[in-house]
Amino acid sequence: MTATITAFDWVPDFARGQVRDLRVRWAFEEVGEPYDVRYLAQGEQKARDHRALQPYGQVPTLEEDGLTLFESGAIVLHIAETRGKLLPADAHGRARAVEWTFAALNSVEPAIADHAMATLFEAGKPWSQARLPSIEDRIRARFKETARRLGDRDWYDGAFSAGDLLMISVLRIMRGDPLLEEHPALAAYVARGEARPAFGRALDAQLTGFTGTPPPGFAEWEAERKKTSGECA
Ligand SMILES: N[C@@H](CCC(=O)N[C@@H](CS)C(=O)NCC(=O)O)C(=O)O
Repeated sequence: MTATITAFDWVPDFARGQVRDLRVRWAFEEVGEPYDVRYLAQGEQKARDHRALQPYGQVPTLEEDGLTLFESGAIVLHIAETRGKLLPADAHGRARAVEWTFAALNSVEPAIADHAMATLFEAGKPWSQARLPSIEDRIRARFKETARRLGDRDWYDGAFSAGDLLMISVLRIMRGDPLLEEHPALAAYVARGEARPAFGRALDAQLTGFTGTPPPGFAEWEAERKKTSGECA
């Protein structure tokens, strides 16, 4: 039975190519399996029926063979484990690949999520500018440590794994930002991940899925955001 994931039918331009269903689409493409997508309009993620699948009212979710899962990391690991791909066969290698999935989602992503909050979602709030320097310091430190451990390897631990898929997904949120670009090895690692045909197919699929329309009030929110973040309206 083909698995079904959830994704949005519309997000603002800055989020296109970054919505977390991309990680799940990428995993399916890497293991060479098709999947179905149930698209949600903005707002539908908070409806009771979706919250039954995802308690926080977010995407993505996965449904297959009577199993419902949320959290992109858990879904990617489930796909890897059940398909016998994206994870090494030996127990130690698997444990280390899983370790990198946690490093990506638990050690690196939080500061990046704070950065997105301060520069995009809450760019207009009075506290965001004040918070930014300490958020950037935390990202700087994490990127330095992450780059140091990668060294001159292509992937973190041998072959490309679920750990790399998630670490690259997290790092590429900062794509083009000097904080990432000042680590050429990390920027090259992201580029290597993005050059994988499976990633390209996943990204195309996400982008072509945005066929919906913005929710009421979006134009006003966007104008305010651009004004306070200094972007041209
Ligand atoms: N930790 C969750 C985060 C999911 C998440 O942040 N989803 C965002 C899209 S990238 C979302 O659905 N946001 C809409 C909302 O929170 O209302 C995961 O990795 O699956």
